[in-house]
Amino acid sequence: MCQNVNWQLLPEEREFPDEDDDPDLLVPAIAEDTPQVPYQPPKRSDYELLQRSQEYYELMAKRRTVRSFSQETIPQEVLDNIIRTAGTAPSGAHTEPWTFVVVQDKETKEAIRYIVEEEEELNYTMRMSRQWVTDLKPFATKPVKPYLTDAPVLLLYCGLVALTSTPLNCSARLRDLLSRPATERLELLLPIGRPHEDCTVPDLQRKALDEIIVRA
Ligand code: IYR
Repeated sequence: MCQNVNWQLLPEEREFPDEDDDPDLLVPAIAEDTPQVPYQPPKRSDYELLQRSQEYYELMAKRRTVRSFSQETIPQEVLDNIIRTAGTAPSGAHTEPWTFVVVQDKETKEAIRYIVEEEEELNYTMRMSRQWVTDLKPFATKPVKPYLTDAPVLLLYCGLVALTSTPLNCSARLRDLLSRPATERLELLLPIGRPHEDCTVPDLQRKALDEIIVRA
């Protein structure tokens, strides 16, 4: 996901000149006279809420990050629905400040992998703290990332399996490669596809509710 961040920052944090100079040229992201319409989502009983929330939790609890992808393609409509769903996320003043860059061709995936692996080599050897490198040991991750060329889709921002990969220090180089404007910043690089049939994941346990909740 690339995010257009400039105008939401404090003036001193902005990378680009302030566009607020001429207030007459400023228009809100959505029309000022946008009408109100009734919002009537289905009314659900407590019982139904409980059932649905339990089912949703069970589905989410099965979700795993994988680093071994099948090269099998996924239907284009599935990808479109994933991105449509991501596009329903709320955004400040409904500015929808995102662009989902979809990469499916072999050469571009290879070019992305090249940049990411080069930067990750530096990250692992020089930029990452020793504590972080130690935390990563059970996952056996390394700078080499075959999933960046194996996965049928790279979405630079899910349903199927995905890997939320956050390669440090790659934003500017990937932005140039993908011809994205300097006002965008790479937030997430998501390889998307089916898990490889021999894929394994660490046998992780999640924290219990009373370990992640504080009642204030
Ligand atoms: N970006 C590095 C390090 C990394 C590994 C894991 I496991 C994370 O959950 C987050 C970052 C890499 O992908 O190898």
